[in-house]
Order: sequence, then C-alpha cells, then structure tokens
Amino acid sequence: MLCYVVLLVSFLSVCESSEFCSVNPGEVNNDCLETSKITARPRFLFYDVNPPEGFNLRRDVYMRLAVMIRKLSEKADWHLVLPPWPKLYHWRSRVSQERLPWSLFFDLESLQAFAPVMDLQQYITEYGVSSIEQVYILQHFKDDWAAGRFEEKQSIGICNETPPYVLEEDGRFSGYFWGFKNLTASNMACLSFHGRAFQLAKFLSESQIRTVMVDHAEVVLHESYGDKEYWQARRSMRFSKKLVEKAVKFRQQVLNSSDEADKTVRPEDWRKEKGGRTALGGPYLCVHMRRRDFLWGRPKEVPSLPSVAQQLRYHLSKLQLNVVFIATDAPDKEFQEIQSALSDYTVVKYIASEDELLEIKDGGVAIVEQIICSHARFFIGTYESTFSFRIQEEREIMGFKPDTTFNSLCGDGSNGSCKQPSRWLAVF
Ligand code: GFB
Repeated sequence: MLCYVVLLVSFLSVCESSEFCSVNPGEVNNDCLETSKITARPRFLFYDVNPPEGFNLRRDVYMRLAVMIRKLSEKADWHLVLPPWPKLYHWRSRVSQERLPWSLFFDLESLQAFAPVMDLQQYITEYGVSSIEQVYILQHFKDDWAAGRFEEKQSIGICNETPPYVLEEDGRFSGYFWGFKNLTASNMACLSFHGRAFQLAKFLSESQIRTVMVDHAEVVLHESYGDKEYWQARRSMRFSKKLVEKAVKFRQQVLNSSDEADKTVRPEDWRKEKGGRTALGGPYLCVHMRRRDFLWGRPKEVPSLPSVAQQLRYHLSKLQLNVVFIATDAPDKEFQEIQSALSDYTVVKYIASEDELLEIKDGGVAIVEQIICSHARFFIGTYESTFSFRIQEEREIMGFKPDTTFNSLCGDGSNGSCKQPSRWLAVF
C-alpha cells in the first residue's frame, strides 16, 4: 500500500512539474540534450550503495558512475556528488568514523582530472543543504536473467521492498541521506534497472531535474569493463597525499624500500603515466591475509595459519627474500602465530598509533597497507577478495610483471596448488 502511495505521489509531482522531457524512458530525447546544453545549469547526481557493501566494492561502483558522469558532462554541466563514507561493517575500531569525506582517502584533484566530482561537504558549502528533487531507488527486475540473455531495460514501478524513505506531512521524503537530518527529497520512485551506465545516463538526460539521487547504485553495470577508459578512471583514483606519505615513511624506515630503488617512480599526474613492465618493488614479499568473515564465507579457499606460514616460507625461499609484510584484518594473536611460525624471517605489519587512527581511521590504515603491498617485490592475495584485487590493479598501473602480482593463497588440502587469480591487465 505504502509503495502505491509513494509511487502515486512521485508520479503526480513529476507530471505537475513537467520536468521530464520525454514520456518514453530509455530513449534519448535530443531536445532535452539541447536544452541542457543551452541552459547549462549545473546538475548534480548523488548516489548511495547497498549498506553492507565493503570499501573496495564501493570503489568499483564509483568507477561505473564516474565514467557515466564524464559522458554526461560532455553535453551538460553534470557533477557527481560523492557520498560520505558511513561507518562500514569492517571498520572495527572505536574511533568515530561517520560521514567521512572522500578527500580523506583519495586525491580529489586526481579524481577531478577524470570526471567532475565533488565531496558532499563541498556541495553543501557551495549550494547549501536543501532538498534533492528526485530519488530513484534502483532495483533488479524480478525476472532478471530468467530468459538467459542480456537485455537492457528499465521501468519505474512497484518497489520490490519497502523503501527506506518516508513521506512526511510536509510532502517531503525523509530518509538516511548519509546522516544529514535536514536533507530531504521531493520525489521518490523505484526504478527497476538492468543495464550499463550509459543507459542510466540516457535516462537522466531525458529529464531536466537538477538534483537527482540514485540509491543502490551498485545495480548499474560497468559501461565497459577493462577498456582504456575503465583504466583511466581507475588510475585517477590516486590515494590522498597524506596516506601515500605514511606508506612512503613505513617503506623507507621498516622495509628498506624507496621508489627510486624499487623502480616505481610515477608522474605526479596520472594522465602522464605510460605503462610498461619495469617495476621491481621493494625487497619484501607482501601477503594480503583476509580472515574474519572470509573464514566462514570461503572456508575452502582460506588456509589455516600453519598453511599460510608454509606457503610464505616456500615463496620467500624461492625469491631469496627475508622480509614479509602482512596486510590483514586478522586479530593480533593470528598475526603473532604467523610471526612465530616464521621466526627465522622478519615478519611485520603496519600498526597505527592512536593519534594516527583518529586521523586516518580504519579505512586509511587499510589503504596504507594496500599501498605498501602494491610496492612489494612479490604479492600474494586472498582468493576473490576485492581488497586484493585493488592491490593487483595498483601494481598493474605501476608496471609490475604479472607473475609477481596475480598470486593467491591456497586453501588447505590443495597441496599449495590452486586456481590463481585471472590476469587483469592494465590498458593504457
Ligand atoms: O574491501 P572489501 O570490500 O574487500 O572489505 P573484500 C573488506 C574490508 O575489511 C576492507 C577490512 O575494506 C577493510 O576495512 N580489511 C580486509 C582489511 N583486509 C584488510 C587488511 O589486510 N588490512 C586492513 N587494515 N583491513 C568483502 C566485503 O570483502 O567480503 C563484503 O566487501 C563481504 O562486504 C565479503 O564481507 C565476504 O572483498 O575482502
């Protein structure tokens, strides 16, 4: 019942305000594009992602939308407003970590060199907090893939689940809105969507709504997965200078690693990167040892600690390295177990001081660990962890040889030989 009321209200408000140019969603209406070009009013796309999703999947969703907003901005003055980071499920420390800006983790200038994006805080400073005109909750078609063929389609209709937005007495919708209580929406609708980013771009171009939010943006697929533009978007995701500096310091002081010696010097501007296969990496092996929910989520692929130690010993001896850096979400005692099993090697991890944790939060610590792993002479990840995937991509961008990058720990019972990650090679 609530869905029907919500839909009716949304539909009526859209009709009354006559803000859609076309009555056929999904088709491009060139008049709309022209109007947008002429009026050149800034337009803003806000978005959010399914709450349980982890940090590195959220990065992937960003890329889908960054490619899309770049396309949209060719025709009109579109901007992507970056959703502040909520306290994610995996961020376990007690420091306060709500509504974190993207600038804490990423270098915004680098992101902006790819597409017009801004932190929500910047939007609020420049335009004030008010109301978003239209929220679309994206959802899958119930019969998705049923016919066994990929067909791009979309339609506004009944919500599959009770929407997390409530119609208030003043006719506005309240909702989570990244924790900003005074932010509301004028209209809300559920949009069943099956398709890639440019399909959504077409849909958005058809209306002249200035402020629109797509919730569950993870439903949108990549426009093109793994092509040059994908990698440009990926390369533009440089980490914030503060986090890079912390990793540089740790590499120098603990791992005897520097960009010059490791052959990982990069141009300041990602657009000047040329690709190549000359990176050597610092004199250490890095393993990303994903534990916690992976222990029960992927029990066959996640090895026991004695097996991890055995696999590391094998690689260290083969590579003639004496130092292992461990990036992990494991509790301390598991790290110590590996340390004592490899007591003839130097086994280290990054430990943030309390002040540092307050400054860069759990998300920043995880990124510092990722950067350190990206610079290792040899990397071993955890099977199907997006945390490991992002390290592999970073190494691809820096120009490591694929043999040193696309390696995974093997589960117990596989005798150290198991399916290794597919080689996701960078395109320049
Ligand atoms: O990044 P992520 O999506 O990768 O989520 P997965 C894992 C999170 O756990 C990271 C923490 O973002 C970190 O906050 N974490 C994992 C780590 N490994 C490390 C590490 O080595 N060091 C530090 N400091 N933190 C998916 C999740 O995780 O796994 C899904 O996104 C779900 O929500 C699924 O839980 C099973 O792909 O590894």
